[in-house]
Amino acid sequence: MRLVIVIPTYNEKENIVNLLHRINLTFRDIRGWTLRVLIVDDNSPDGTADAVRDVMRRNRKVFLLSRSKKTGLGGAYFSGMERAFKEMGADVVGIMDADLSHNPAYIPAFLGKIQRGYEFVVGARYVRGGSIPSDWPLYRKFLSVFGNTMVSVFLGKTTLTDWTSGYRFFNKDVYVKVRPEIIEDRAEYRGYTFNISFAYHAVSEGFKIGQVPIKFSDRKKGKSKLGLEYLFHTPIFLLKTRLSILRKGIVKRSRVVIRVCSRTQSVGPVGSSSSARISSSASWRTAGARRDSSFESEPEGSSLRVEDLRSRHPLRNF
Ligand SMILES: Nc1nc2c(ncn2[C@@H]2O[C@H](COP(=O)(O)OP(=O)(O)OP(=O)(O)O)[C@@H](O)[C@H]2O)c(=O)[nH]1
Ligand SMILES: [Mg+2]
Repeated sequence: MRLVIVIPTYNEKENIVNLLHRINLTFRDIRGWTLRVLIVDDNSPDGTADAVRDVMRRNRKVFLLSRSKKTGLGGAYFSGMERAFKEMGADVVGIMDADLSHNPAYIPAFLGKIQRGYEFVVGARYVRGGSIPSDWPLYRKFLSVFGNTMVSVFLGKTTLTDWTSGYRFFNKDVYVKVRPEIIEDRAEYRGYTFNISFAYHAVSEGFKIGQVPIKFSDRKKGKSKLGLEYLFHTPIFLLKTRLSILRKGIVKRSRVVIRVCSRTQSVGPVGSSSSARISSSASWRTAGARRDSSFESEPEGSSLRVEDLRSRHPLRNF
């Protein structure tokens, strides 16, 4: 099985080399998987890309997707996933932070779950065995715990306890199915809300979901990029999604009513209601077909630019 680990970076020069080294060490003991690591850097002014290029000279498993400017974490994830699944032949993609908050020692646990049939596996802090840093300021703890609880309440799903975790592994089926939905969530997919949106759609589509307990440690070097952006986008996403869930519920209930009516009446409105039913299910089918085929095309409004994917290690040799 081919695994591509996608790591978004912005000003992570002090962390990335260490992380790549630790991933390498972890992989020495893993059998049955081939590994590639794809760093998605948004032209970090601190020279992160150069540090990665340096590692690439020694380590052929490492690749760099260099984007011209910082357009948000969601955009970086999305570009990396596109490249990993469409061009690097990934069966499974893992994503993790570059700042060593996500310990590579958990990678075997993720892969073990995937091998046992789980399709989307999240590194979770809010399960037995998982934790957040005890020295986080109170507001940070509150935001994280409260935020994750609100996601479960608003979306009406308790499958996951950690919706915002950026340490997760999933297979290609999940990506193909979820991709059109995350594109449709537009503004939100650019920032930290991306992870919530992605997880919500994976859960809603009925994929087999697993969690690996992780102890999340605070970054020791470099600065956090966690801004206020997600405080704005996440509530909008939750409200919009809640409304759409309610709307779908109403449509479903009125279909049931129409079906019951058409069974009890033999003439007149029966014909019109059933034809309404047929045309609405036909339009669902059309929408589904559109969604599936869109995997081959670039998302609307996307400006993915691969600036540096080294020719010395062509991806076709993967
Ligand atoms: N390419 C890219 N990477 C980003 C961007 N924003 C954040 N990152 C990376 O995404 C990962 C998570 O960002 P962090 O700043 O650590 O945010 P966080 O982990 O949610 O918050 P902290 O716990 O405070 O560190 C890190 O590897 C960052 O370098 C961005 O706009 N573009
Ligand atoms: Mg971090």
